[in-house]
Amino acid sequence: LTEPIGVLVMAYGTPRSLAEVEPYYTHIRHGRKPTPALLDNLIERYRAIGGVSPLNDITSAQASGIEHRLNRFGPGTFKVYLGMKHASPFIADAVVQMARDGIRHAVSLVLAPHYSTMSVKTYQKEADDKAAELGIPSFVHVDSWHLEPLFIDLLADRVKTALKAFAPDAKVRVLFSAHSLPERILSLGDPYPQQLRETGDTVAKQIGLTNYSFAWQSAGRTDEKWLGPDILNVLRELHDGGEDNVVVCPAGFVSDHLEVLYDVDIECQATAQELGMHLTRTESLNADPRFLDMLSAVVLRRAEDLS
Ligand code: FEC
Repeated sequence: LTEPIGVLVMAYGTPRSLAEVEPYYTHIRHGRKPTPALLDNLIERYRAIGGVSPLNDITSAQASGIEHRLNRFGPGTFKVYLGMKHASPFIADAVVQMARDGIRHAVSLVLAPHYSTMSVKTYQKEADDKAAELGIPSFVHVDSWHLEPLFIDLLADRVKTALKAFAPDAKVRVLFSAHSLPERILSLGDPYPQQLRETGDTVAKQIGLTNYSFAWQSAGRTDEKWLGPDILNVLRELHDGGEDNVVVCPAGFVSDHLEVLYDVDIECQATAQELGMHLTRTESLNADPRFLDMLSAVVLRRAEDLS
């Protein structure tokens, strides 16, 4: 192609101030305002991680790092746009900008490794729906990148580093975690749980890890049944079984944000401390240059499918 290729980088989004928490939460809840108790609870969690989540800054750094790398192949060959699921600039805003800029062909990438009909697919649908309304661009989507060799290397390195916090002969359980989803995804044949397992199994194989398992975290505060086992229950079960050393590898997330900084670093840590367990977690990928190299390579490969 002789014209610039658009790259729509999509991420979850976060409120930019405590005042934005209510509209953000209402958006996540599909337009239903949270009750005052739910809202207070969420505001308290943001306060506990310092008031706002670092997610916006990290997502922006990831997007600009990807653009920088892609344009090594020729300045202006790629133009990166950032669209968020639940905060501005929203996915639809980014697609409007792409159409205004005359972008006709684009690749979409979600900053989450595992595909689910309830996560990645909903991002893609929003982009496709807006593009259909506007006539351009036409997208090819990156569905998942959970087995990319460099992603596996990065997680493997991080797990090895985290294990160094324990004595060399200590028995340590590595827990690979991801965001829980409503259990009904199972009856839809959703690949999400299987993909998390594949990521963890491949990392474990690469570094000869045998004492590992999987857990779900951050389940929504709704009445439906969510995928389990929940990570807090897994910690209790490990403790009951005599295992008190744990490394959490939140493999479903790529950045430091509420679900890592609060749900793992504060909530899991509190449970571990209450039980007298020793828990650490792997460092998030954030804007690690090797991670951005990997994502750029994935986009580039997918761009070859544009005709
Ligand atoms: O740092 C931040 O401010 C943003 C952190 C954040 C990330 C994130 C990632 C995922 N979510 C996924 C699914 C759901 C489903 C519901 C849901 C609810 C919330 C709430 C907050 C929140 N999520 Fe999230 N999620 C983040 C934040 N999430 C806050 C609302 C309060 C709460 O329950 O804690 C339930 C919606 C409903 O009620 O209908 C479902 C999935 C991911 C990982 C993939 C991705 O990044 O897209 C899946 C980051």
